[in-house]
Amino acid sequence: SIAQWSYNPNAVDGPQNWKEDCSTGKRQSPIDIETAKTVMDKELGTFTLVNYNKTLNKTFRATNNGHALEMGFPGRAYNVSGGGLNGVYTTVQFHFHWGANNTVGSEHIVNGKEYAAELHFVSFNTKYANLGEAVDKPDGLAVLGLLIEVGEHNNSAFSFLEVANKLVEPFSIVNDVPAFTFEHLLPDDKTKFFRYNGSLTTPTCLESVTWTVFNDHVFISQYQMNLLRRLKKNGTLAEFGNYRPVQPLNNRIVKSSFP
Ligand code: 1SD
Ligand code: ZN
Repeated sequence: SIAQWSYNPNAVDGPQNWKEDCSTGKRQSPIDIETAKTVMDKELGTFTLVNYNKTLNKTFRATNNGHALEMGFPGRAYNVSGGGLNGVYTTVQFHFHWGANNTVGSEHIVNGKEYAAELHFVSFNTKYANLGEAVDKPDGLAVLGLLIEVGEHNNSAFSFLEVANKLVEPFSIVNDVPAFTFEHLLPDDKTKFFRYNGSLTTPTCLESVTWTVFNDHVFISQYQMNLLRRLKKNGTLAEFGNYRPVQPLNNRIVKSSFP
């Protein structure tokens, strides 16, 4: 059974009381990326993102899964490799984390600075049969994380966020979102990123994620940000946001792909 959990810092089911690996783990996520302590690794090459530059003839499934807005992709159309990853990972979904206002909402923070939102592209290692097999393996998942800021210019790449109007109620689903091109959601410069070994940021916080956090940020409009904030579970998800506080680095090293 899946235990109840929330982002309410004062609740018995809040982040301080999440169980399992969330409380016992030693490679938890997210973290504060202290750039002065990162170690450059020349072996972190460029990513190969298969079909991220195409608008395929398919539809995506959008859900309010009770803790985020998630876009799911059927089949195995999108692959991620390179970038220092060992093997080929296939993308199953992306989702957003956000806050109650623009000063909070990202999960990863950089030199103590929080951003308004964060987007996670979740892919599993194709050496495993499926997401379920991969999710508890140390090299099971690769997540590409993008830090999002709210800017004046409307980023039309994110216009699919209109679907949030149909996802206000928890566990609602829209099955027929026309496919769009992922590349326009990513920063222009995909060669500059941070890399570390961590975990899922939601219970049960399994320690299976090779994390990438891009150095360059992405902008959405205030209107698009507000669409996310309307999603509800018990009250709106914006009340406490849906971002986990940063976790101890312990003895980990955060690598960077650039000087
Ligand atoms: O929060 C998501 C969770 O919804 C699920 O997608 C999981 C993968 O099974 O990933 C976490 S996260 O670590 O990407 N935030
Ligand atoms: Zn996430």
